[in-house]
Amino acid sequence: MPESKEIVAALEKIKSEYAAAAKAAKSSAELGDWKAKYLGKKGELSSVMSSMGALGAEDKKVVGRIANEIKSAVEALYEEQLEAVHSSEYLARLGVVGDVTLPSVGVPRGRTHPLYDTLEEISSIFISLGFSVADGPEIEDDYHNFAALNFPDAHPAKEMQDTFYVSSVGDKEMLLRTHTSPVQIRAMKSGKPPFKFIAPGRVYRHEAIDAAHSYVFHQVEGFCVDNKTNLADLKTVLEMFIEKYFGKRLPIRFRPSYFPFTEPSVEVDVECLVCSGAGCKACKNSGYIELLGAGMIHPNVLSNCGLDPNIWQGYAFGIGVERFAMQKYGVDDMRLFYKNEMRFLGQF
Ligand code: FA5
Repeated sequence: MPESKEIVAALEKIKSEYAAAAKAAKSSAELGDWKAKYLGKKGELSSVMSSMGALGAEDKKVVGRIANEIKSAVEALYEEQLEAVHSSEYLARLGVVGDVTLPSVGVPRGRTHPLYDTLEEISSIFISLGFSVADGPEIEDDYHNFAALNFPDAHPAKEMQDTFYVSSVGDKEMLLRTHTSPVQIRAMKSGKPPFKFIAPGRVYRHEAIDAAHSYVFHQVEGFCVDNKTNLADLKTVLEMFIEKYFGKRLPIRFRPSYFPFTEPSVEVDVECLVCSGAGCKACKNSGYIELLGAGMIHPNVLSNCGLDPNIWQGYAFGIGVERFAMQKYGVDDMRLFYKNEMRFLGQF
């Protein structure tokens, strides 16, 4: 018959070994063997405990307490190890390797596109200068995009090689608007002067693409009509806008130009910020980049919309949004904005 000393020694041996043996069990099968060894009916604890029957009442109490403590600890460790083994087996089934408790490397956060930001920035400057914001359809008819804007019927911009035509609706020839200027016509036809608004949006042209030209791009139309506006107001508004947008005064060129819907007409260039005037791809080595077209609204456009040009006058402008973004961010090729290349877009 084993004495209480021997039983306690056997329990101490179990106590000193079970934890390391559990840690060594790396699979459910190995942990099952470990459980059988320590907690099974024929396991070490059961056989030690069954040998306690012959002990005296006092010894049984003391040894029984030690045995129960060890048994509880072994059972608790079993539950803990079972969870760890199950989760590592689950991750292995999913093909996950490594320490899943490490902090993640981080998922890149989404953000607005730099062209959208530029549109917003341009709009907010004009809003601060007292302009409201108007909108117009991207699928237009010939009347709003061309005829009402004083384009003669045979104007080259109306050719198929310059304009994307879509299916006609009734007798109306429909097209993708080639500029934001048709919003001028829609505003004058549906409202009463004075007007002072911008119209930001997307426009389409059937043309060859290069570093400074795209077939889909963005413009911000500006339109101001009242009974006293003159060319000096237009120049002042544009100079203030350009200074606010770039955060400094830049060398600006107002070049005489021609648009059927303005008279006089100008094109506005700034010294190229990508190359500081030295010449580069963005400015086609000219040192200047054309950012917008503008002018005083042609009397024919006013009268086409029912306004008396002897009473009403005004100015209009059309800003190339991509060109402004290129200048601000030093981007020498417009096509980069459309590639959705994360390394490029992540810089802004
Ligand atoms: C027009 O579109 C006129 N509607 C602008 C206007 C409005 C003049 C009101 C007078 C009064 P233009 O074709 O020049 O003009 O285009 C205006 C600006 O859009 C250009 O200065 C340029 O910055 C930009 N732009 C023109 N073509 C492209 C293109 N293919 N890709 C990217 N930007 C372009």
